[in-house]
Amino acid sequence: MKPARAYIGIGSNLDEPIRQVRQAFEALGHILSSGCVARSPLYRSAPVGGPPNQPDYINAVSALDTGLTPGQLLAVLRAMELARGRVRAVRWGPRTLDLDLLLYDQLVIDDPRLTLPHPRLHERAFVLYPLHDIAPSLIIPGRGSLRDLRTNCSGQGLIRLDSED
Ligand code: A4P
Ligand code: MG
Repeated sequence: MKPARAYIGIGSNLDEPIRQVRQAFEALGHILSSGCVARSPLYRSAPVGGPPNQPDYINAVSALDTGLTPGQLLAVLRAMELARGRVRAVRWGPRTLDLDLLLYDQLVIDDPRLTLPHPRLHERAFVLYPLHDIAPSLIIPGRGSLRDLRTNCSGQGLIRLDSED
C-alpha cells in the first residue's frame, strides 16, 4: 500500500530547546514503517497562550512517509514525548517536547483524542512558517491554501534560526 505523508509539529521551551528539537528530528527518522522526507529550519517565538513568564519556544516541522495509521503514529509520538521526560501539568504550559500530528495526507478526523488537521495549525505562525518551508503548495483541508494561511499570520514575531545557531 502507498504510504501516507504525515507532518509532525515539534515544539520545546525547556531543557535546551534547540537540542530537544534536533534530537526529535533524529528520533522521528527512526519510527517503524516510516521514513523522514523533509526537515524544516528551526524558529524561535514567544509562547502563545498558557501561563505567563514561560521561556521562548523553538519550533520546527518534519515530514514523514509512513505505513502507520494516524492512531499508531500518535501513540508513537506520545511515547517519544514521555521518553523525553515530558510531564503534562498545565495546558499550554512549558514542555521539554511537544509532538503534534499536524496532517496525515488530506484526512479529516473530528475526535478530541485525534483531530486532523491539527485544530490550531491554521492560526499559528510557528507551525505555518516551517510547514511552508518544506511543503509550500499544501492545501489544509477545510482551511485553504497554506500559502494564504501563512500570509494571514505574518507578524507574530517569529525568528528563523540559522542552521549553525
Ligand atoms: N489531540 C487531538 N488531536 C491531536 C493532534 N492532531 N496531534 C489530543 C496531537 N494531539 C492531538 O495534547 C492534548 C490532547 O490533544 C491530547 O490528549 C491528544 O490526544 P497534549 O500534547 O497532551 O497537550 P498540549 O500540547 O498542552 O495541548 P494542546 O492543546 O495540544 O496544545 P498545543 O496546541 O500543542 O499548543 N507557543 C509557541 N510559540 N510554540 C509552541 O510550540 N505550543 C503550545 C501548545 C502553546 N503555545 C506555544 C506552543
Ligand atoms: Mg500538543
